[in-house]
Amino acid sequence: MDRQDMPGDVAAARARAEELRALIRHHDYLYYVLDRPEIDDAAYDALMRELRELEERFPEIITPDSPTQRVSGRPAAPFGRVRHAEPMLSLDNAFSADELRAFDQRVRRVVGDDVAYVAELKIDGLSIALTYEDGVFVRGATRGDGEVGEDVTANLRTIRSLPLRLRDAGRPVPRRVEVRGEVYMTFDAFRRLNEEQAARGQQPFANPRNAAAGSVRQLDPAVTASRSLDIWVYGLAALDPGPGGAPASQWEALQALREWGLPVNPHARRCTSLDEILAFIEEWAERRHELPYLTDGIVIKVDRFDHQRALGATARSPRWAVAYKFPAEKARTRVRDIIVGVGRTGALTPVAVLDPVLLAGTTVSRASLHNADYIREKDIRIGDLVVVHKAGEIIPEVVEVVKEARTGAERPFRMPDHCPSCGSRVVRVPGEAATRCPNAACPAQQLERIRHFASRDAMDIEGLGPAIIEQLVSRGLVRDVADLYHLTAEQVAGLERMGPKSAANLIAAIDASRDRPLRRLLYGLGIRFVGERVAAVLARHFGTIDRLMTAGAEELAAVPDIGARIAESIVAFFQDEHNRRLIQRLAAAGVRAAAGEPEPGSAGAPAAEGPAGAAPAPGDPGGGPDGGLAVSEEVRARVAGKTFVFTGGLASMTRDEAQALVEALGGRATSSVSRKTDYVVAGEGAGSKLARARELGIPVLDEEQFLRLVGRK
Ligand code: 3B9
Repeated sequence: MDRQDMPGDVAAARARAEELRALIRHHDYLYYVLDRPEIDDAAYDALMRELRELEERFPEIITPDSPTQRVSGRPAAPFGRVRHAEPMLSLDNAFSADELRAFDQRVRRVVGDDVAYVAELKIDGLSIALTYEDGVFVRGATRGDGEVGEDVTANLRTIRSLPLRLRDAGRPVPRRVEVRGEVYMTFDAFRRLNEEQAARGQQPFANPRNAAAGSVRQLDPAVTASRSLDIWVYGLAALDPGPGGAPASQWEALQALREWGLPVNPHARRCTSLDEILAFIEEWAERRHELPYLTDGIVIKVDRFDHQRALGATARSPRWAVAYKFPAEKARTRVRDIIVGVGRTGALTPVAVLDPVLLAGTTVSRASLHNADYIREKDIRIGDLVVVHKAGEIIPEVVEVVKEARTGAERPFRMPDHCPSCGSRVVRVPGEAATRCPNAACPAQQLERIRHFASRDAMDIEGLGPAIIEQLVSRGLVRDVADLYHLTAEQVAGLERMGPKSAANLIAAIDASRDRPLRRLLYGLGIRFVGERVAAVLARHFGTIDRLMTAGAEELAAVPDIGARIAESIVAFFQDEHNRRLIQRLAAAGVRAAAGEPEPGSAGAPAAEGPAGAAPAPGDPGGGPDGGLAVSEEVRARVAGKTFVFTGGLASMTRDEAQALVEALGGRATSSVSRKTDYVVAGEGAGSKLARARELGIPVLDEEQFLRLVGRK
């Protein structure tokens, strides 16, 4: 792109962009929240287009909260149809080394023995096609029937790792290119989403693939945006290369895609023999468990494109590629009993108690049966022999009943009419899968609420596990989370399996939680629809719980990423007299979260894990823009906008100081390594983050290099 723009243009563009963003937000609010649009789609699209064009011309003015970063336009319901430039083929499967050998022989018969392959991980997600024109992402589509898919452009735009514009550095970007890839969800994101689903009384997703597919096919892109999706691209389907020329092989194509800034999985390998392929498969059959996302096999592709063309394709699948599927891990065991648990929202969850069985690396003795409908559909009875697997390789689940093994002694299960914990009559809201205990004072709900409050991602009270909470609740020492802060060491020491030492530790851990940042407190309160991400947004926006409590639904819904449903839930929570009193009692007990939380990086950036409650107080280094230090423009340019992760200890400053230094220079410091991380700074005793950086190919700096980068050496 030739840029002749003058510096003054940037300022004008930034100002206009801010204006447009405010307008768009206003009209989003009228449309989504009030359901009372004041402009028609064309006028709205024009605003969006102007903003997008401005941001395209001046990428430096893009802000993370710009509506262009999240959604493009209003929900398109139902999705439009898109014809793929080349059919999206599926892959033939191979389940054994013999089947791979047969594939290799077929290939060699056609192209000769001078053949090379590329072996790639097969990500278990949703296949998609992305089209870029002159470097700009213009269309994203699902696979559909292979010929015609659904237009999910708006939803795919919300995926942060998907570049909206290809990098034009080095290899020239093509005039037009259709890229294939897989949208997926990490285990972490999947777990968080299911927790939020549960909190909303909605069905959890069975596995990350379903979660990814469901999220991409959301009619409201804002919902997709909340779902932490990711993408790996693995192929080029159609290309109008322009002056840059076209890659001649899959291996070259992967390099090109990477150079264009597309996320290409780092674990592909070029292999020149079947033995090498088999070794790769063997390696990843083990190592795949180290990955934060789900893989279900290895894809083997003939490397050279002329070879691919010579081999051709059947109606369904290319003859130049094959998927080796990892064997699905399943086991048989017996359902000893079906018990019913009560969650913190009162949802009754039937759980199968199983004869312990080894499955995909762990011993499984329980499997959630989700709800009454699930049990009825699968006809699961107490005493049944069942097949279990791990949904998404994590959640043990009953796949099917081995009906042939029935003796007649099996007993059908009936959902209880009364709460197994408090005896209240349960309710089932029509249209909802869950059966609920309506009693907010139900001990099981109390226990679960306290457990959630104390959990690692919430207030992180170490040592406050279910066994302890249960005793505290059943002895009447604690009824809600505020009571925790009035416990004495003597009371705690009187519990089973508690000595004076562990009692003192627990009291200290509870005390330490008084300083947790607001977002953790908000998440810990268990407000419906308020998961970790929403809690962080609220904390950042409102700063104190008092401000949040006085916000009305309209004000809440005007906050980016907060929809009407979340807003209403928050208002309802704080209107409840019990909850208001709970907040007052927490404050009176010295839970200081409202004092604010560390605000790493620029506005709009996701909250990074700071040391609990500590303000990112710089020792001296540049509290103000330059902090009295002459920081050269060169240094600032190197650091601004870059994301750093620190691991291990530095000799010359504390981690807080290092983070503050980076932030003073316009960079960001976050706690976990992802593809968005620009540098990992590894000090003494660096651990898993360093390994992760290496895995992702992120530059690792030692202390010396870091100090040089920030102009301190
Ligand atoms: C026509 C990985 C997956 C995968 C292909 C995959 C699923 C499908 C495929 C995609 N993981 N790779 N690859 N890692 N889950 C191989 C089926 N490719 C195509 O659909 C395709 C279709 C093409 C090219 C690619 O047209 C051609 C153009 C030039 C030469 C030959 C064919």
